[in-house]
Amino acid sequence: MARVFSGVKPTGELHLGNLLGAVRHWVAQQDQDDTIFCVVDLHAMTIPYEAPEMADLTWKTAAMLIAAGLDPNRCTLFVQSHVPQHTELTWTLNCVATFGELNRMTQFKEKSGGQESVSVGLFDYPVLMAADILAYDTDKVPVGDDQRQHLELTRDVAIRFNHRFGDTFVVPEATVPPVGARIMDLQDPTSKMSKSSASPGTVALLDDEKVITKRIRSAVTDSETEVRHAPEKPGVSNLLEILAATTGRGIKDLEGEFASGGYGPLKDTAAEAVVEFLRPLRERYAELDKDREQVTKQLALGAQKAEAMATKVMERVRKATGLLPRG
Ligand code: AQP
Repeated sequence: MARVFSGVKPTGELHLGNLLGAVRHWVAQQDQDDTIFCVVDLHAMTIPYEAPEMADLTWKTAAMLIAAGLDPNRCTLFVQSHVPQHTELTWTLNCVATFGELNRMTQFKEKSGGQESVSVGLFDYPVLMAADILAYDTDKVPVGDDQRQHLELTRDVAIRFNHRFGDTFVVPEATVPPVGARIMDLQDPTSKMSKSSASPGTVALLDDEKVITKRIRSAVTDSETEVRHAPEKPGVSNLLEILAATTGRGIKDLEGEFASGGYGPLKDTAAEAVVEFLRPLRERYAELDKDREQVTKQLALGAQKAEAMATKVMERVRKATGLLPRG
């Protein structure tokens, strides 16, 4: 069984893009691989955030993952800051990664552009991500295009470390998520749906059913009427992707069904499909919300399991780098 690591930032409420592009595949993967899923709150600290909301958002994100089907008995689910080895290993890797390679990260350039003050944490984000992955002897990391460069850096740092200090880390491979992985903003279908954008084109998983329906019915399309999946029709393609993912039907099949009649019927059907698709998840979430302690306990157990794995890796790292054992 391959060990797989993935994370989600508690930067806002999970949305349809997170679910269809990532979480539903994680749910399927937990029976095929040895899976580790982490709510990466330390990563969420690298951008401006409201401290009083962080703990609640972290709990909610974890509860949503469980409501979506992650089973803490079949995978390891925990909160990043509960396992101190992530930050400990980050320091060691900071001493291996170079300023030049971090400076080349396009996500850093995008996120820091135009900011008056940029934290060291934002700059160091890829090294923390490398530590997340390397602390668990991870074999595979499912990554979208935007994280591919960070995974390359993780591999480079692991190879460099192994070369300098002897074989210590498993060098992970990137795996490509299945097609239809990218769900776009309904109001701006050229940008991906995002937690932190606060756009009316986002469908949060806990949004009211009426809000979801309204948002999908008001999705931006184009001035034509032809229902076709094509790069020049991002709005229509996005709706087809959403409908395909929530019903399990093929894009070609859907193009055939909605060929005539304009975009109205496609939007109505997509809205209904999303509401139905989310209903069981929302019901499970409501149950978990009644007994928050239960999720908190599951996260504590997850952190224990994760820490046991990460401790072994850190022991190897400490030995390889020549640190004096505590005795
Ligand atoms: N629009 C999307 N379509 C498909 N997959 C998506 N993911 C995110 N947005 C989409 C996938 O969800 C997983 C968790 O994402 P993340 O929280 O680590 O960060 P992100 O990719 O930066 O997601 P957001 O929602 O856009 O957050 P913010 O606004 O904070 O940046 C990842 O596997 C991601 O690919």
